[in-house]
Amino acid sequence: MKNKAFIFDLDGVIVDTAKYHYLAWRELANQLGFDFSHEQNELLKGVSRVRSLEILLDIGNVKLDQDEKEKYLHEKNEQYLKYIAKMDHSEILPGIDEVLHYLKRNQIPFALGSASKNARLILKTLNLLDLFDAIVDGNDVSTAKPDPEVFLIGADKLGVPAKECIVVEDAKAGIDAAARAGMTSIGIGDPDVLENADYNLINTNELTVDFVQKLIA
Ligand code: B16
Ligand code: MG
Repeated sequence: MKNKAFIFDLDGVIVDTAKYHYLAWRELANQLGFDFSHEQNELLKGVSRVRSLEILLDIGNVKLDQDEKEKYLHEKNEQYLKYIAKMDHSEILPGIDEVLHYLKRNQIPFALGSASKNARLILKTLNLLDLFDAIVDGNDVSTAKPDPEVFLIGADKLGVPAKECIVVEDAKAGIDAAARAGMTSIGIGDPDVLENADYNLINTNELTVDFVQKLIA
């Protein structure tokens, strides 16, 4: 168990912010004259804000110039932040609070590795920010998952070798990023989608203290 560390993704692992991203992107799509389904929203999970807009515009077959894109990115984020502001501790996904506190009590370091530029604000809103030993978010990286940068910076900040890090992720791009970083991965969600994960859990209910203890034993 010595020198192990964890790196957690945010959206889909710690909290389900995907539903708020969805509402804000759908409002933008409607404003631009097309609809945006739940199924299509799956394409945006784990993807950066800028890339998400490109995917959305492709779906609606809408072309925008750079200034318009900047304007809509800003508007979408403002709308998203309104939803985030209403979140509280009760929205932390099942089991996560217990596992984070277990790691803390046992001095096993852990970091956040998220594509979101709002990650610090969200953790603060959930009252979790101070628990983390390091935060790496969308402001800290130049290349998005599946590039391993976000997790390698996380390992570096924690001072733990990559091979001792365990990544918890819900997106295929994140599992691939963990593999490219040389880290162990736990995939949360559909095992067919997350087939490259070292361990598969259907949802965070299965990420129990017992599971974590056995993993690091
Ligand atoms: P923001 P994660 C990702 O978070 C979300 O899954 C993705 O849908 C979102 O576009 C991205 O963050 C950027 O978020 O607009 O807040 O910067 O899963 O990497 O924690
Ligand atoms: Mg995610």
